[in-house]
Amino acid sequence: MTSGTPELSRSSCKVAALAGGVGGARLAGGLAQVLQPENLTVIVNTGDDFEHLGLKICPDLDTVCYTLAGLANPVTGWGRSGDTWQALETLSRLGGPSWFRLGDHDLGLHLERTRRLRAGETLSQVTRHFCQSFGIQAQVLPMSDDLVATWVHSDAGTLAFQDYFVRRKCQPRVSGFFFEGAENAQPAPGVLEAVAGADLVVLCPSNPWVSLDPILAVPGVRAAVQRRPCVGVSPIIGGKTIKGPAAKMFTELGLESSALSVASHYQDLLMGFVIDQTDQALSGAIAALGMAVCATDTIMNTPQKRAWLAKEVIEFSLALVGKPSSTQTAEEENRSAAKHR
Ligand code: FO1
Repeated sequence: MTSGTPELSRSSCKVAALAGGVGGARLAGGLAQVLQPENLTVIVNTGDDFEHLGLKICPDLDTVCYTLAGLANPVTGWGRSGDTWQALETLSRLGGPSWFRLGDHDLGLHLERTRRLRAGETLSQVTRHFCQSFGIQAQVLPMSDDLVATWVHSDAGTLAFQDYFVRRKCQPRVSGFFFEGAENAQPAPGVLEAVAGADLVVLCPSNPWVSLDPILAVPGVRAAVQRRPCVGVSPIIGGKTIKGPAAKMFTELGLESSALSVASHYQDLLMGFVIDQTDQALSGAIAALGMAVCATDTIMNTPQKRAWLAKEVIEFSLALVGKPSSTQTAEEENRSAAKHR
């Protein structure tokens, strides 16, 4: 450490977290508990967004926002805690599509988002307004204000994401994914700046294929992440996922469902990878990919455990980074990169 160089600490560490789905939202919630709010930006997948009942639904943005606001349904992880289902019951009784369960309070948010978008606001502007209304202090950004739609190639054909995920309960066997519109999408305002200004990028324990890959497919995002110290957290524990189809997807794509496969999926990005203690035996193989490994308890079943894991991730990363890259010379940065890759 050069004398006089301020050491990077948890209280000064600027983090850009890439998230989608329930696992990602939960770690984002932990990061919000242990970082200064102005130092946290959560960049959220919008590839799952779709139009339903004439409304714009943004499941991952809402899951992240409800979680950060302490409003998320603790059982499902998505939707709102204590929501009621009267609109859905009426819809169902009238023969309308009820496969995608929208609670009454949740529905109010979709109505207002749709109204604002139709009035000309961007998704970023609407999201900022909702975050302010919910008292969320961290910055939450959609990956893009442009339409990007995840499609799933499967043995039941090429399916729109929510058709695959919710209506068909992830039952079709997947063979690949396609992010329609990604190549022409612009990152939302602030996305590239948040990544470039971050001391640390965190890849949350989200589905690599359908939650984080769409974000990384937005032009400029992957390259921006590659230039920053980046640490990931495995969504796969003991070959399985807590929630969602990531493990099933790895298997159906002909890959082993393991934390090692996730590390290998992000090999070009990671200087460090956090795995569950159950998977400690994979540490050597993951380290052989050229990254540091931290094996710890990654189960986030309480808000306290989310904060605890977030702290572990930050402390592990700070030990790897050593000091803020912004204070490193180009030569030091190259050395540090060579050491961790
Ligand atoms: N997931 C389900 O499995 N079933 C649902 O009926 C459902 C409704 C829903 C409503 C609002 C919302 O924000 C999310 C909702 N989700 C539902 C979750 C969501 O579709 C997925 O978790 C994500 O798209 C994957 O990250």
